[in-house]
Amino acid sequence: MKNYDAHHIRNIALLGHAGSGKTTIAEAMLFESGEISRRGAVEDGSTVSDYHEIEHERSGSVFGTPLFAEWRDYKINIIDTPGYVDYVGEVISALRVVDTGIMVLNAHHGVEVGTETIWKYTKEFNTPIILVVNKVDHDQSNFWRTVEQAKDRFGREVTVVQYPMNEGNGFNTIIDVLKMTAYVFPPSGGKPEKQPIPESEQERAKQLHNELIEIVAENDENLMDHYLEKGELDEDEMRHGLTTTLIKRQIFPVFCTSARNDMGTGRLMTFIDNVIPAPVEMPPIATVSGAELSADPNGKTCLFVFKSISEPNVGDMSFFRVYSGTVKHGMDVVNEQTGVTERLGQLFVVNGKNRSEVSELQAGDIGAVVKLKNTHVNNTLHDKGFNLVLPAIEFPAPKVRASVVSNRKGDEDKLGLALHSLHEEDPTLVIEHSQELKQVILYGQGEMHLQTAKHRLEHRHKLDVHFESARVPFRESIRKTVNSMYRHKKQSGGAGQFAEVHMRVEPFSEGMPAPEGLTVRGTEEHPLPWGGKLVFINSIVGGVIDQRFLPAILKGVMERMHEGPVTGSYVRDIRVTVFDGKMHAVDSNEAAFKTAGRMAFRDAFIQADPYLLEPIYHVQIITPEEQVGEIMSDLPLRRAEIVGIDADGHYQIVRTRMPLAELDRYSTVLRSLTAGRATFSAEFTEYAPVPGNIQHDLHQEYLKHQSEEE
Ligand SMILES: Nc1nc2c(ncn2[C@@H]2O[C@H](COP(=O)(O)OP(=O)(O)O)[C@@H](O)[C@H]2O)c(=O)[nH]1
Ligand SMILES: [Mg+2]
Repeated sequence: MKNYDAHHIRNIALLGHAGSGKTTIAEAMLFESGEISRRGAVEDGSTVSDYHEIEHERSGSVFGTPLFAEWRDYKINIIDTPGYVDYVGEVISALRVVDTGIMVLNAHHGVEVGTETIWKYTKEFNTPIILVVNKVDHDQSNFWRTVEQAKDRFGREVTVVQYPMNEGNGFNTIIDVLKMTAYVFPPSGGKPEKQPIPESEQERAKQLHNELIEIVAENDENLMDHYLEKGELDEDEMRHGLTTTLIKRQIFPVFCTSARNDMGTGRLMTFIDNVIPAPVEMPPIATVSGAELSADPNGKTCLFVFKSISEPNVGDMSFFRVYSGTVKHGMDVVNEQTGVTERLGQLFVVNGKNRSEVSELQAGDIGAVVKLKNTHVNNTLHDKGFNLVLPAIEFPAPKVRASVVSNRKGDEDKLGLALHSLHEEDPTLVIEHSQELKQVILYGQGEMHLQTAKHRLEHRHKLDVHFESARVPFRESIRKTVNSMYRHKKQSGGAGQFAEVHMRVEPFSEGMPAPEGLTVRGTEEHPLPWGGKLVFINSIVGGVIDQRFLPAILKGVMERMHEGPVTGSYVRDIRVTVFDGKMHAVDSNEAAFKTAGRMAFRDAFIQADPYLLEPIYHVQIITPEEQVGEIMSDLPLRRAEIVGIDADGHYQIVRTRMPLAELDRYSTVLRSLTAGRATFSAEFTEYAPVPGNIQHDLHQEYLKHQSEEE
């Protein structure tokens, strides 16, 4: 393969709602450019992009797939992304490394949920966008309605460059108002015949042509004069203005395709070559320390790892974009985050599972290397002595959880490794080995995301697993102050055990007064790893208990703080004051005091009006206006408290506080309430008391388990 420099590289991501035709467009691009000799179809699992087993089963993309096409003198790097919100991590990592997004719209369905959700991310990344209305051959295709919806949602920057002359069955002609040409395709698609625009379309085409020039001329003063002089402009004359306008997101040019019939992608690729920004034309990337790095092939080498895969017939690979310098086979680079020097092995350019070796990759390019041992997604690699870090991809916080359980005993270690590998490949899958809940918890973006992970565990890692609901990390505390006494006494043969402890157990709050009527001789504050505090006060007078037994009493209390008497959850925000007791010269020892401390604490706790706390999340739901009613009337069923509602264009943002126990099911609930049109995000805020009836049930359940275990 040729070496491409930063002027001849284009980096794009195919974006859009599931089913709009991204993968089919990618396939047509690869076919048109001669990368493949036969065009596969999503339905038969024969496309280059959807090569994973799970994508064949589902007939749709699950992973972002790096591809490339050589078109004329340019190399177009393409990342084909999945459309469901559950896989948004793939979209985000793609947006981080490409220069332009190709937002694919379905001519039949118009602007969809996925379109809008992904649009928000392109705004955050400030990505230049081309809109492609695909499926214009569909018998219910409605190109102009789709364009109207796009204008309505994304603004007047949406500007038609192409439209289908005869959409629906029998579609074969695209009118291009930039080239002012009609492209007429043979029935099998491929290379069109260029014809003059038919008389009947002249007026409309002219008008659209003028609209296009006007929007571009706003960014290019000379252009308007030039146009007025000459009476027309071609793509080359408009190129500079178009590119600048695209970069500023002041134009979202609209193209149309029938990808399944291989119509329109050739012209789209020519526009990509001609007009969309080359890596050198994009603003330089800012490093974490605020320095700027531009795509200079002779600069110091710097690359950023945005993806890693591990597939049996593909291998373990890390994908990267070169941000500066030239990457060569055998080169030593420093991983800024791990501090390790890595030697780069063979370099590849990749089309799905097909890879070809290359000797070097220049600034601006995207490629892969056999997975480096100590390098992960989000790491920056660079020449020695060139210390810099590129900003990490910020992945969204998880929204759903499940506990993963192996069905085969002895597979636990294997499961641990497999889960780790899932996270390496997809950082939006988060794993927690929870000591507290005694579960392995898998977190993800939605139900489908977790199911995909399960499929990967079963098929890729050959494990046999099932999901259980993840437990809720409750906390326990008390409302009242109680004094208690416990005498631990045992006489068995020779030496016995004796300890007596009197303590006061109180709810702790910052700044509370000293225990009433007791002399404080020493105070220890123990911040608890699970939140809150234990304050332990020594108020022993007259040496009734030896000082050396106090740590043993504290230990006993702490044991019970680990396993609260209500549900076995962690206890928080307690003050314990030991104020009296008895010891025995021979029979008293630390073990005896530990037991007495534990029991005295338990007895007091149970009488101190104990209560249960549960984690509360701040949940933000983004929904189309029409569905806000259903969402609002469902929320009380989830014990959710509505905090506020704001409007955002055609959307409403509903802000609520929802208990974690309810949140676990919410992704499914919301999908079925709104046919997938609403999305939500969730963030932990605080612990709040659980309603009495629920606490009662949980307590009964806990007691049942306790007696079963005994
Ligand atoms: N009629 C028609 N169907 C298409 C076209 N492009 C894709 N499809 C079909 O639409 C479905 C979804 O396509 P796919 O490429 O998987 O969409 P993606 O989810 O956006 O990647 C598949 O059944 C395709 O065969 C098109 O231009 N016209
Ligand atoms: Mg796809």
